Amino acid sequence: KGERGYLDLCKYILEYGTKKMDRTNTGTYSVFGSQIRFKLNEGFPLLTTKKVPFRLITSELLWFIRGDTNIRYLLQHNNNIWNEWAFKQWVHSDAYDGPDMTDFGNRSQRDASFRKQYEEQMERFKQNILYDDSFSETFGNLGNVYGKQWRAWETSRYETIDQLKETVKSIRNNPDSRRHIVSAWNPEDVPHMALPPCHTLFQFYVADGQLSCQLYQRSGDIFLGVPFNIASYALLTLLMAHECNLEPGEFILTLGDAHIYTNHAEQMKTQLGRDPRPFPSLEMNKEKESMFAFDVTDFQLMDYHPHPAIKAPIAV
Ligand code: UFP
Repeated sequence: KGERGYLDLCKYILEYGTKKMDRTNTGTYSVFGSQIRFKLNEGFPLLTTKKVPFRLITSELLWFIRGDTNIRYLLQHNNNIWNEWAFKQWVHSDAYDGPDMTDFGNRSQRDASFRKQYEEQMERFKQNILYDDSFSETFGNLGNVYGKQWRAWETSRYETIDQLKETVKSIRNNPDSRRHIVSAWNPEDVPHMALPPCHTLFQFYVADGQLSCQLYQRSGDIFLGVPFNIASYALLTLLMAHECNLEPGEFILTLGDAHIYTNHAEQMKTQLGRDPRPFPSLEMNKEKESMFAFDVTDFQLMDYHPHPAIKAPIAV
């Protein structure tokens, strides 16, 4: 019930996780293959043992649903969660003329004077993305990320597939189908992506007038990423249910490599020492019939009383 499933998994990984090196050279405690379930009629699964910024989740999800892959829309909504990935493309390109930004993620944690340089360059980057169209087209675009694969998957016949709309159709017309699937994992694109999709594939399921969703997440940063991912897919499930005239059922998160970065362990223990509170509830503007017409202002989070946020460095 509530976020117990999440907290139990965190405890389990800290206790039994294998110490494992990773791409970012940070180091993790890791477990392979686990599952957390949330009943969506028992409240909206936004963690209460630390504050999770809901507004970032809504603008990111609406960005995916729009089929947008350029971080400009996110910056316009004051959402900075994808900046590092785009920034990385810029500082590794010939167009970049500032101080060396190699390994900026780790270095800015350790070195205060480097951090200042990094923040200056990041600010310059953001201004360019927001106000310079050609810069934004070149460096703001993250390539074939979620929005692209969900809404305009490219085929070998030079056509595109709108997986999201096809799935809406199949849920409406053939609810018992076992093929309500959206895949973000495109093997052809993976080698060219800044970040190959973490949320690899999701499937919907209809029973007793309820719509459930299961996500297979290949890689989960349990402290920073997963609380976002849970809320984001819960929100997607609510929107799909609304679109298909169904009640929301369960959201099920299935994780491949579930890991806690070693430099998040202390923060994780702080969080585990807190008592969970009831989940908030979410009100959506039901006057909008289509999920494709929703705006960030169409969501109202009610009764969210979390413990304070906990800061931790992101591994890039
Ligand atoms: N990560 C998440 N959720 C996300 C996302 C990234 O947990 O939605 F975009 C984390 C997982 C991992 C890192 O720690 O980002 C991606 O690294 P890799 O591609 O090496 O798995």
